[in-house]
Amino acid sequence: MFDQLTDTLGGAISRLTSRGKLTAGNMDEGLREVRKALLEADVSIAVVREFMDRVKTKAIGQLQVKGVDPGQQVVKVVHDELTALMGPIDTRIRESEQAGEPTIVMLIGLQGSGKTTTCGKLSKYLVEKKKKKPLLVAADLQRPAAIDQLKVLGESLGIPVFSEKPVEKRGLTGLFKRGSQAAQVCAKGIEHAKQTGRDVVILDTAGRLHIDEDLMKELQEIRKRCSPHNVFLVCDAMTGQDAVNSAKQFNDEMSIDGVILTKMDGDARGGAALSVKAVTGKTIKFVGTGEKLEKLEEFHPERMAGRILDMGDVVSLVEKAQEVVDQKQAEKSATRLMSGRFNFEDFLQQLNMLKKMGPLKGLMKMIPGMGQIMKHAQVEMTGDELKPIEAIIQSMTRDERKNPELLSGRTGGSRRRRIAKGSGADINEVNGLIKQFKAMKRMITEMTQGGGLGQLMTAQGVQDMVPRMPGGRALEKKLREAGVSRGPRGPRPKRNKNKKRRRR
Ligand SMILES: Nc1nc2c(ncn2[C@@H]2O[C@H](COP(=O)(O)OP(=O)(O)OP(=O)(O)O)[C@@H](O)[C@H]2O)c(=O)[nH]1
Ligand SMILES: [Mg+2]
Repeated sequence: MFDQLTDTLGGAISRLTSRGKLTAGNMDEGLREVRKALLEADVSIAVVREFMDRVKTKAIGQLQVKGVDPGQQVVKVVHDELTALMGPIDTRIRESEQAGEPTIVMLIGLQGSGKTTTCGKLSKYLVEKKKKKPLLVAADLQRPAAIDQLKVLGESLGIPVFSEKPVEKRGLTGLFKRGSQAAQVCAKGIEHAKQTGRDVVILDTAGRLHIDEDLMKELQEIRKRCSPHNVFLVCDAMTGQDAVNSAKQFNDEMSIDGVILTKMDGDARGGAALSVKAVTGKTIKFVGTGEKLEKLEEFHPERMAGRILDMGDVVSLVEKAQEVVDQKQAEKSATRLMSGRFNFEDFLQQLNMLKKMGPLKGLMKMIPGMGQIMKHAQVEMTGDELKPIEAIIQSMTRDERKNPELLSGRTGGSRRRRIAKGSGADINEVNGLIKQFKAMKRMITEMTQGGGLGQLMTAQGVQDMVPRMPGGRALEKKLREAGVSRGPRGPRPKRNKNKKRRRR
């Protein structure tokens, strides 16, 4: 998603910020590159023009403000304007206000845009996130297989599907009949929902290759008959500006309530996501990011802007972490952490949490600045690299895990040898891990005592942390070779010690 745009925009902006002194002149040049990046991403010219006007006015305003880094300010201006361009955030689904009347959601869109799949995804979302009881209605009578497709989806989700056999196409009136039959099926479906206590009805309508009169007539008839509370346009993001143009037409004819952009996973350019709100005036409600039924996300303009600029998606990261972290356990180890009593059991638990969060690469990409770093360094982290570490920790006795100091010094030697044997690791690996564990513990203590835990979440914070992570030395070397990392800031703990010695 947005890979190409992130690259070009990221390049333009980092050149802009690395220029040292920012003047009106060289800013102009930099902003021209930003403009080019947006056009290459297939954002419509009119949208780009307006966007750049706003960015320029604001950025020039920032030049006057003393005491702030102008380059950073430009990044912030671009970020905020991207957010405004795609926003505001609006994931609301308008609900029926009449008791006993179900909420009706009508999905419309071109053929193959992902309407049926999105019906399934949306119903799953409503069940799981909103505790609703949806009913799916097969209102696509164009394609013979459409009804079965929805039925299969419903079955896999355990959500009921209402359908009727399409009438035979007879002569010229066939098309018209089918159109009104679609409206009739929807009306019957809604009645069925009332009788069976379903509180949301999702209508899966037919699509056409192009917008045509028949399609619009059919959709308008359904709308008139069923008065849906929400008409959402399902749009294929991969078709870029075409998607946006058809969205405009659909909106002119049907006055939609919001857009669901599908196939964002395949859209490296991102033009549709950037233009559709500006062109139609309607907000993006959800995005589809894969074929699987759980691949539907609420659309958060600010997070999306963050992803585009590769400033990381800290909010998503935190949310994701919250989902997998056992809250009580986490609190317990956090308290221990603060008091400096962090041991190998906590460490193991953290590793397990990391693993649950999925492949490290995906996770790291969400940390600010890390996306670029990972790409440059071509580091593939799959979670397998944690296995040897885990094996070593698991070969420790409970006592050793709880009291890491048992493993230190000369007395710990035989213990370390036993652990190496048990885990199949080299003694040096065991020693290395214990050393890293201590360094990490020291760093965490420094950070928490300095009140700077938030620093972990900054790009520099991450860079500082890299060499102290398990396996981090090798990673850091790669990063330096790639010219991405300037290495950790400030003196390392080791050097600190030397200084003290020298003074004495
Ligand atoms: N990669 C990806 N594929 C998607 C997404 N949403 C839908 N698809 C795929 O797009 C294709 C068409 O999806 P459908 O849901 O059948 O589209 P439709 O709009 O109902 O199509 P018609 O009923 O023919 O108008 C299917 O192969 C889906 O698996 C998405 O978010 N990402
Ligand atoms: Mg369909």
